Amino acid sequence: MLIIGERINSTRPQVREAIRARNSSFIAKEAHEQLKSGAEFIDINCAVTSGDEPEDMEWAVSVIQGEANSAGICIDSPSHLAIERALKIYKGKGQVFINSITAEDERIKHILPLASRYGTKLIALAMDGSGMPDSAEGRLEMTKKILEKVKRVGFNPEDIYIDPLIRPISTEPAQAKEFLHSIPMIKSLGVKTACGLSNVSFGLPSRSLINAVFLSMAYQAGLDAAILDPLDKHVMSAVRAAKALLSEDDYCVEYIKAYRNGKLV
Ligand code: THG
Repeated sequence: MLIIGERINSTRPQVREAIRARNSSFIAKEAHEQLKSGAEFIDINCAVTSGDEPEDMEWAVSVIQGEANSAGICIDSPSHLAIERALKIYKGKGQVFINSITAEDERIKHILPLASRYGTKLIALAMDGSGMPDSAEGRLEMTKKILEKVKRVGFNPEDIYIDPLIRPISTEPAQAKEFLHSIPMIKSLGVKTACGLSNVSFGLPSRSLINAVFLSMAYQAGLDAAILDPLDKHVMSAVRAAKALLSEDDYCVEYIKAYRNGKLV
């Protein structure tokens, strides 16, 4: 499973302020710490600053690639203008995700050509203008709708990561189960899956416990990528344990190494 670090997100007040003040050492440190903790990709979201999103995005990408040239990036924006600026400035050696499109024509029309031109992977939210599906079947139907549109322009379905969208169990108790059921159904269409993890625990105490257990369930269900806080020791311990348990870590070498480096709970 690919780990995408969520922390450089302008919904966090400290990040918002750092972007506004062009505090490159703060952003570089956030990137560095996430990579050191096991993230392979850095999600970058500049959507809720008071400034100019494309300008902010270009700055953030340049700071992050200056800090870690080999890190992959995950350009988290609904704006094709911001996404294009990020793609133009990125010269790193990592892979690139565009996060995200939906089944809506407007976003597909502008963003899909960028994904093709720059050879990126693409996260697609299983929703359209009418909202999010409630059931696993609804998520599958939404995936089919997205795939139809994406295949029409010749984009490789293997580069699509469908996000079945996780919702808080505190207010929608059945949603985690529907999400988990949808993963193998969606993957049977030949695409991969991704999600933002922490929404599942919104409104509950001991959030990292819920996040860690849910992550291990999603891992077993076949989730291919997760956007999460790599500095959360419970969650990253669950990732390492799940890898060992699902034979993705021969002789538990990585698990034992993580233990020796003090990275396990
Ligand atoms: N799917 C996809 N992309 C996404 C999401 C998703 N991008 C954004 C988001 N969801 C995932 N990223 C974050 C980034 C930061 C936080 C949560 C999710 C975060 N949350 C704390 C909270 O919820 O209380 C705030 C704590 C703080 O302020 O530091 O920080 O689902 N494709």
